Amino acid sequence: MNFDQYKIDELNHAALPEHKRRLDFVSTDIQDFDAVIKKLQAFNVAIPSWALGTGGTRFGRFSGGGEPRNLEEKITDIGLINALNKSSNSISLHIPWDIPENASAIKALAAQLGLHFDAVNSNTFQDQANQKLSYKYGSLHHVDKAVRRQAIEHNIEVIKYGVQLNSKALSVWLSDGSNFPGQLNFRKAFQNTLESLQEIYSALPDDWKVWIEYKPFEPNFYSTTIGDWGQSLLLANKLGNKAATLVDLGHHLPNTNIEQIVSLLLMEGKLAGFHFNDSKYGDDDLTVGSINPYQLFLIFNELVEGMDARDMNHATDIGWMIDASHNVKDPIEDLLQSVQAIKIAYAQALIVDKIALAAAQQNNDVTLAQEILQQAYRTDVRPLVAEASLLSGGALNPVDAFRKLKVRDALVKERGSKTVATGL
Ligand SMILES: [Mn+2]
Repeated sequence: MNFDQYKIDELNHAALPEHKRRLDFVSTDIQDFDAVIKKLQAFNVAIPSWALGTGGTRFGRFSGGGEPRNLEEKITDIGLINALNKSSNSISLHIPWDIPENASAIKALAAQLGLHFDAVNSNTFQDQANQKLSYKYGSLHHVDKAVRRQAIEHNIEVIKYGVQLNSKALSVWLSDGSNFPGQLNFRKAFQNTLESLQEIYSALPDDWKVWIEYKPFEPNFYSTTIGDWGQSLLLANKLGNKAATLVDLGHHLPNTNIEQIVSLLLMEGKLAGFHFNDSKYGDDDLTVGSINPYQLFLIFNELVEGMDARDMNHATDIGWMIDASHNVKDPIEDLLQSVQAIKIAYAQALIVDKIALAAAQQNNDVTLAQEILQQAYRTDVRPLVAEASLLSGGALNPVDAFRKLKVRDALVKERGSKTVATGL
């Protein structure tokens, strides 16, 4: 389905007086107002191809209606999201869940909707129907060279799909690990992983990167071979300039100081990108900003400070992507909420008084440093985010517009109420 721009404009028009009142209130306190709005307009977050359908747990899955039945419909859904928020102009593909059988047609459809392709993701955490050897005991770290070879070939195949679509990065998450003490020789597992990644690395085109994701536990519950940022960074450093560490917010033990990790990875030029989600207990994959928005703000504060210190482009020099599972909400509404939460945290980080904060740190003025951070965090920046969306042609309130334009009803009518998205 498609909807006409004038429908969004009509909704915006009706909400404009209220929006202007709120924007005037907040903007008087903001230095560099125009620069902040421009940065918000430039900021985009990639949508993964697996996030458009209702997710589930190992206990069950309760699918909604009108879910995308194939890659084309997933791209269409991302086009709808981007039309509403003007901040989701790319798609991250998962192979083999979403193989682009006809790359040029897929590319044309995306281009028509103003979308491009972000990182491609490989999958060696499950066995596919036609697969020769099993990943039951791991893939790139496997004790059997033939299994490692098969996993290496898969990753190289994923790069080939990505090249056809103009992707520029391969994102690797391994579930490799062990469930019980004694199962694995840690050192050998790590070395096998390194050697496998070296072969994948050598297949990367010149302008490509490989992003190495880490995770402390699950599906393995005793050890994970790339279990934390230290192990990922060790691999990235050994591999070379094209390799860097990817931070998934849910892939940390509770209370880990993620903002400190981000700061140091940026300092080393080794922060590849982000998988956004939120969590209360483990890798919960909840809506971004739904549990701990203050942590998200503190992370963005480090991101902005660290990227500015290296003169990086906020919008393009790091890979921004959502990696969440929408089990009880409409996936499109959940994604719209997630992108809004990310932009709110980003806007809050942009308005931190950085000169005053640096001075407070230099003077060991702990109280003032906290006041400065929380002054930004407690500012209602939603009118800034809305203004950026409005200026780019999006909706002032994307979730509200999605509902008022009855987008889901139209998708159910078109696709049916019993559809199940691929890859879930
Ligand atoms: Mn992830």
